[in-house]
Amino acid sequence: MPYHILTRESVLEYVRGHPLFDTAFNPGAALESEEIGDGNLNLVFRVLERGGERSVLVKQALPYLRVAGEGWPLSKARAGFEARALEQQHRAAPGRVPRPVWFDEEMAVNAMEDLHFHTVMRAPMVARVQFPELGYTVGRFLANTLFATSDFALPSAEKKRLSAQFLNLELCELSEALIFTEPFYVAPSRNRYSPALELEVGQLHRDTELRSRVAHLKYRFMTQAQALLHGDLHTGSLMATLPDTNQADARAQGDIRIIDPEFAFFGPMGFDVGLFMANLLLNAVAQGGHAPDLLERQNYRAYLLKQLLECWRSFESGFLTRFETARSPSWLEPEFQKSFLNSVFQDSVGFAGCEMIRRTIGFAHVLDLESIPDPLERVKAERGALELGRALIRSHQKIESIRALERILLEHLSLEHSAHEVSP
Ligand code: ADP
Ligand code: SR1
Ligand code: MG
Repeated sequence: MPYHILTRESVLEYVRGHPLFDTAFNPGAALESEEIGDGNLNLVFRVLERGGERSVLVKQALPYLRVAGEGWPLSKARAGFEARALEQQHRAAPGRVPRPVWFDEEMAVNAMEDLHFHTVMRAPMVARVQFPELGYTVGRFLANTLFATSDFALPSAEKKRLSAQFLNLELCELSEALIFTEPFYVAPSRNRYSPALELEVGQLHRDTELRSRVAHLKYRFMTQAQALLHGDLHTGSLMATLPDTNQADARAQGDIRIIDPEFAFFGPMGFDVGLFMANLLLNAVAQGGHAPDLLERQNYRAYLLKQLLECWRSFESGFLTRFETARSPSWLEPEFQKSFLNSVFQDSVGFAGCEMIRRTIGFAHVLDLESIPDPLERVKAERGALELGRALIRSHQKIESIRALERILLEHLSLEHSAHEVSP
């Protein structure tokens, strides 16, 4: 079927006419649809059986950026990168991503498992809902997917062939510009920020030491083809069943899924870890403007810090376990393993700093900060995000342990040494 932009009505005809219709729905089922897209890039429809249980999620790439319109063209090829990444992640971490149903290249459509019972995590996290398994689950997902697509797991030629399928040129260029360049230079840029931050932004733009550290991180982002990354692992790319739902159903037990891998490419592993860490920290600083009660605020910050530490710990231990299965004796060298994981850790800290800064003064912001009702509190939280982001970038090349990171975070979040600390 030649490409055309789907609507709530035409998506029904499209799904009914697809050769895999019968695998997804009961024969002859009457269908209905809703448009549920809330991301920056694509159209997303839920197609479900009227009165029945079965449904499918239909995600279509537009030839432009959804939030900006036709004035910001973007290739539909991103649907193919999402399809191939979803397939790899589904294989390496089954049950952690929506099950792929079909990919239609001509229509730039990914049909996948509809996570009907799940909610995107960012908004509940702004409201301080706790997901006790969050850090552990994301850490394990990353250990599984990153190891499985690295030179440690794949024969050399296979890894190179696989990485050639992920020349995600357009979206990589977008990340390079939006994360590593524009927020740190005066012009040209698509930056947006409150006029009250003019002073801090000016300081940042004059900080040549910081800019050279960011240049180092950007270069690593562009050149370190270590593994197939998710590429956009923020809390809007995580869905979960709310832990307090009353459904007596396995689906209601805080199940966490990772969605939306269209930015996938072969890059430095620390980029995925760092983006996740940064989005926890953006929430933590934003809580200053959301939780008026000090105890409640600090409790949630301690919870977020615990998730961040657990993410790193479960990534590291999962990765070390997988190292035992590595293909070459070179990768079994304990000193190599240690220094490799240390470099991933340092990258994660630096990338986290860049993400915090770009989500505060760059083009794409986060609900956590944007939804702070009091403008003065919002600017205060934004300053906190910039300060912490700078501290992470400045320290990343010398930081040696998760303990040292914890100390920086305890200080910036005004947290006491807490019971949530993860033992060494
Ligand atoms: P974009 O690429 O535009 O950011 P996303 O993949 O983030 O699109 O999807 C946009 C929204 O659609 C998500 O925030 C979520 O609400 C919903 N969504 C995406 N994938 C699924 C899914 N598999 N099941 C249920 N809802 C989904
Ligand atoms: C122009 S796209 C802006 C952002 O949305 C995506 O989710 C990525 O984070 C990208 O940087
Ligand atoms: Mg998205």
